Amino acid sequence: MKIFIQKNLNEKKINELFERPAQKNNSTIVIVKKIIDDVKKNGHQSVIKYAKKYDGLNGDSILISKNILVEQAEKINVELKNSIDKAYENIYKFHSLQYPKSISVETMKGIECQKKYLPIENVGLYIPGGSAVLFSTLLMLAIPAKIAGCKRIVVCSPVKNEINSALAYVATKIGIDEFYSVGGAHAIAMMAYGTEKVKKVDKIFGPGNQYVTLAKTLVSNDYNGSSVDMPAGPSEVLVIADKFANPKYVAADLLSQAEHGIDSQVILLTNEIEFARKVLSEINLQIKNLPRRKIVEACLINSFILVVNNLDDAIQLSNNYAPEHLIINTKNFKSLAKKIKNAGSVFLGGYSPESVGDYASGTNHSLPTYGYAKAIGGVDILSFMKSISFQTLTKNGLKNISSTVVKMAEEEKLNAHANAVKVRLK
Ligand code: HSO
Ligand code: ZN
Repeated sequence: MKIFIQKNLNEKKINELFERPAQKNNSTIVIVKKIIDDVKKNGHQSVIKYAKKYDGLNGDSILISKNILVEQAEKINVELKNSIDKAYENIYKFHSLQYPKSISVETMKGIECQKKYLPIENVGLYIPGGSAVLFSTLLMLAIPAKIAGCKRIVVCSPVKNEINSALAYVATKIGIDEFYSVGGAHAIAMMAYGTEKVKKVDKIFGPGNQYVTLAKTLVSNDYNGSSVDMPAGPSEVLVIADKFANPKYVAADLLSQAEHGIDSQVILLTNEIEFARKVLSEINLQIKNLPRRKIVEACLINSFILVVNNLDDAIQLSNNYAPEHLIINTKNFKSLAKKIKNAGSVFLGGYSPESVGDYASGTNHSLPTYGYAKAIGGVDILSFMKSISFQTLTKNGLKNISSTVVKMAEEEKLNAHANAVKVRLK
């Protein structure tokens, strides 16, 4: 991880520094399109074919029965069970307060307008398998889905051999009825289009590798496909710290995010070169004890430390970058926090590591990456709901608004619109 100095770089160089590692390549698109088309055309048998090829499925069934889930869940050790229960409670508490209020207002005499929020009926949650089974992601997605009132929650995860007991515990605790042992682009296609065996869903959530992410983009661009939560890129953290922070803590925070993947990006902005050097030597110390050291080292190649002119510049650079996670570990974090414009989730002060938000404090860890935090927020209750507006007019209400509507409709030369009002008042 290199140290750069802001005052030695021009704007172009700084922009280059903050560029995210490029995504997507053409061969991925060809493979993913082929899988999606196959599942669309051949349904269940093609899902099974790909599950055998890519997920190591034995046999012909991808449904993990309730009995198996319960049986596996029972194998969880008590400390882990208690930890999950605590996290569940906090996530539940934080998310249940987000339940939106329906509104109703009489905009004019005799005109009542309402907005009502309803759950999305069928949702699909994707939980990646791979080098680590992120059962915490199931908590982060299924809890808000339940609170929102989604009727049917489908989970897909590429389970190798037997399902991880923590994942099974979360699934049974939340009450997941449809758990499929299938991953990759074929899982996304199955949920988006449905097959003879699995009904399609209305919206798909969850992180995944480049195949899964691309499949989500493709199905969400198809009218017959499904909506998706958000475009997902590799995970990121940006830390702003000054000399009052403990370099050990800052190094640990950077490393914690770096272990997610070789394409993750971690950034430190500080106003002190001495502090930057201390963090770097701490990173070199702490990295030695990490089991995922290889991944961390690769991630650090995409990562950097920038010594900024001052902390206000740091905030401005951060707002421009719009990090998925932002940690502000400075003496004056409260006043800096007021200046944040773009970020997915923010951790303030010296005792707020990102890890607590990743697992258990209550906030959601499904967050916008790749700069999307400029326009969207992380997963919340509203992600699992949609709104419908209603209106009721009395005859007098219609009279009160008739000339307004008729005038506007005639100006747009949409006379049939005007007539729909006039015909009622004749
Ligand atoms: N930091 C990840 C979430 C996660 N961390 C899951 C650990 N487990 C993306 O926000
Ligand atoms: Zn994490």
